[in-house]
Amino acid sequence: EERYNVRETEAKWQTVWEERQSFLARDDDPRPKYYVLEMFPYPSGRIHMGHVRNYTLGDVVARYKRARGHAVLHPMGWDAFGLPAENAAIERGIHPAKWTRENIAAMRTQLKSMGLSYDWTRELATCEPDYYRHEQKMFLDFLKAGLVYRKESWVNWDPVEHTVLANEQVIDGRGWRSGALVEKRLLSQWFLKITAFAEDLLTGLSQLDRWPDRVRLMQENWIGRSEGLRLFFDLVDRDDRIEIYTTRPDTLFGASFCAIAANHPLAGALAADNPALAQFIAECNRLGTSEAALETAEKKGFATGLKVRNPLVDGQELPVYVANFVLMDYGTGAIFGCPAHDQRDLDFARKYGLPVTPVVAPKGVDPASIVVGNEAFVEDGVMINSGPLNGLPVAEAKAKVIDLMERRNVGQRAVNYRLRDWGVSRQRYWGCPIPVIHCPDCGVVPVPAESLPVTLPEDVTFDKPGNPLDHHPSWKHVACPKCGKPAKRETDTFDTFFESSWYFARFCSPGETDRGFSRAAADHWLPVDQYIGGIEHAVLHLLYSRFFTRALKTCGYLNVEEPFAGLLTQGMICHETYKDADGHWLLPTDVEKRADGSAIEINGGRPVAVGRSEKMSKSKKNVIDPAGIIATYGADTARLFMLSDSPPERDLDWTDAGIDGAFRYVNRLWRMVVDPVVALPPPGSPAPDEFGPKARKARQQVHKTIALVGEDLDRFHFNKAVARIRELSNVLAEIPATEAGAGWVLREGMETLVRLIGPMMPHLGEELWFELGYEQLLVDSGWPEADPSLVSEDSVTLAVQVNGKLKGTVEMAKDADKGLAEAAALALPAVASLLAGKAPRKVIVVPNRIVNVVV
Ligand code: ANZ
Ligand code: ZN
Repeated sequence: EERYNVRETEAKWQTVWEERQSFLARDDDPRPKYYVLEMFPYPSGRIHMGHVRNYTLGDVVARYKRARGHAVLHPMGWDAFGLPAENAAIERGIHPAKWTRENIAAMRTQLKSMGLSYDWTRELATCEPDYYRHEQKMFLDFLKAGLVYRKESWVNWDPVEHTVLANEQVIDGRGWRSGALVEKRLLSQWFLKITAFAEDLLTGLSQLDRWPDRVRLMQENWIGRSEGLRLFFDLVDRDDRIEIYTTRPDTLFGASFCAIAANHPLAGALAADNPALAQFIAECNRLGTSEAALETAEKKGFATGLKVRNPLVDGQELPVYVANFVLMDYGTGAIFGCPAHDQRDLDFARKYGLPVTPVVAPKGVDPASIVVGNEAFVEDGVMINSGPLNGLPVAEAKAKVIDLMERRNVGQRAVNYRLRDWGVSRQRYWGCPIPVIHCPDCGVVPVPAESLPVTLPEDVTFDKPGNPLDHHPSWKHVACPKCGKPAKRETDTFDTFFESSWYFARFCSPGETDRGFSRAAADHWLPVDQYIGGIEHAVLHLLYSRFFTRALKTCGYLNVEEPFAGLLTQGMICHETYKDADGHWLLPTDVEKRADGSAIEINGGRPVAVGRSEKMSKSKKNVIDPAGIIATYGADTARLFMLSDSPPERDLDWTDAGIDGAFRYVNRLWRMVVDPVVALPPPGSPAPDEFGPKARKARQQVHKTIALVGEDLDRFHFNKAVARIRELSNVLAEIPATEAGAGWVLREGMETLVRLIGPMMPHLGEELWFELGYEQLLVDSGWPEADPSLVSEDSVTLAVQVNGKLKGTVEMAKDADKGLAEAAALALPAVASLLAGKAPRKVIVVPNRIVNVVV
């Protein structure tokens, strides 16, 4: 029996698409533009299943939009700077450039084997000077526009390796390689003023209605806008005052201390003649200054002996502490503490024996009955113990205090953001050089635009700890562009998020040599209509890109604010985990599953402990290599599986049964078309006058499926689309050969099927389209149109779910009786087999939409 030759067929069509430049995007294409982009990969060397899912999703969107008549831009590139390349250099002596370029070549071949519809003429790699030179120019333009500054800031310092560590290289407070306790050091670093756009980045979120709510919320929290009061506290017996920031001015009557950050100027001044304080400050700095570090650390304070006057409470004096939980770069770096209504303040007060006075009572609770234990009351309530504020709800008390303080000129209403400016300096080799020169006379001098790019030297060594750019014998020594005297290049490179903050714009005109991209091309293609990638980038990458786009607009590069109009965040790929008898992780390929769910080692047959399904990860070895899957089953099978089981946002369980099922379906479709049960009339034959009842019913199904799959794909409900397509193939398989019009309907149905699967299984689609007698490529043949008269009004398709998972659909008359819908759903083979004769626990029918069976 003839079989579908997957490998040959897939390679054949990949070559055809490439030769015909089927996916070339033209700027002058008059059709409506559609820009679809997947987050570009780091060239680690091999693609993993997360990539396969991500790029399959993007490819379905790109091919679908293309079929629907859009001028599609669908590019691919490489996020090619970063630490792993340097580690390879240190560990294996391969130059980062060589390592990176070889990985790119290997991964490009892998991606091509997936049949992805990229315009490869636009490919870019961020580590090449023709890419990064433009971001050096952008940096200088940002500098001119006041969006860049230099500031001392704390870094992780490995005292053994004499090198700065990235946060990811600090494991439990120790250097990942040396194991030495990491210290904090102050270094001058470059910052991008993302806070200049804090309000705009926040309000802009409300327009991003095609982003997941979850991502918008995460960005909102990251930006962290709060409204409150900046307020001066006068020092007692000292001609000075401390400015604090509070979001709870209503609690001033409950204040029992003030605290300033270890790096607050006043703390520094006091430490000058107080060695114990100086030591305490040093201790705080060792602990680190990240919010996460402070959250978990024990609250500690140092009593300065100073006192301040409470500006609202006449005659009240409060002690001043230096405290490790107060951040210097938030608000004003100083607070007042109200222990009864803030947990940190309460912990602190209990430790140092400070008064705890409740000033907010829960509604309807007798104030006399309130005892503060070890938990602060942070909810809404009514003011007590607060003189003129007593009886007011919290919100009114806040407003009243702010008014009062403003009138007395000791405070001011203030808005505050958690968002910090973006520190972009990295003391690393494999990154984009920061284009400035340090001159002993002129200070920091930007590299003149005509001297760009500042390229990385290739002849570097990794034998010494620290930054190879710094050790290079000649690279950093240059003449000052201003005065000509000997000066030094900046040896820091950019954070690699810099490159990914504008690559989507570069794809619009990747050949541009004197600018990052042409304004006209960016105006034409941006924003990206659909961006697809992992939720792990919900904050940093997406926020930096939104900031960068605004900064580029400020500097006249383009005219959009939001880079990504639509966003889809895909779920993870999970797999069971396996451990051998000694508790070591095993690869799935080393394990044989048995029918009863138990498992043994393929080598030696020892029993294997099967663990629950978790995100595929190298550390737990529960990974499946896409290369092997594609070689065995073909790209279309892998793609189909990625789309079938779960909606794209959800996690996906990789199972052998799932991939086998997808493979069988690919082969089944192929057989249906190459070996039809009835002879098909030639393409374009006129419809017969008469259709038998089953044939007519099948035609209705064909046209309904066209309409519904279109809606599914528009909403990225790929798994539903797959279910409908499978359903349609079942219906077509059941048309009796004897039925009037069977051959014609079968051709119509098969043609439709083939066109609908085109975006998902493009090789098979192309092959079958050719089998059906078409010369023109499927990718150039558009999308089928549903005949409205056949998409009957009086019938509806209900999704049938078992425990929330889609198992199929049933056709019902509109507004059919719930009982009928339930019966039809339970009769579905997929449902019946799951029930195995037992009654379901519960059946919920949402009329005209869903039947959910709970088992
Ligand atoms: C007094 C107070 C009483 C506060 C109370 C809270 C509860 P958000 O909402 O995140 O903006 N704070 C201000 N600056 C700080 C800093 N540099 N380091 C650590 N904490 C700081 O938080 C604002 C609140 O966090 C402020 O309101 C301040 O404590 C504290 F019952 O002031 B509050
Ligand atoms: Zn100079």
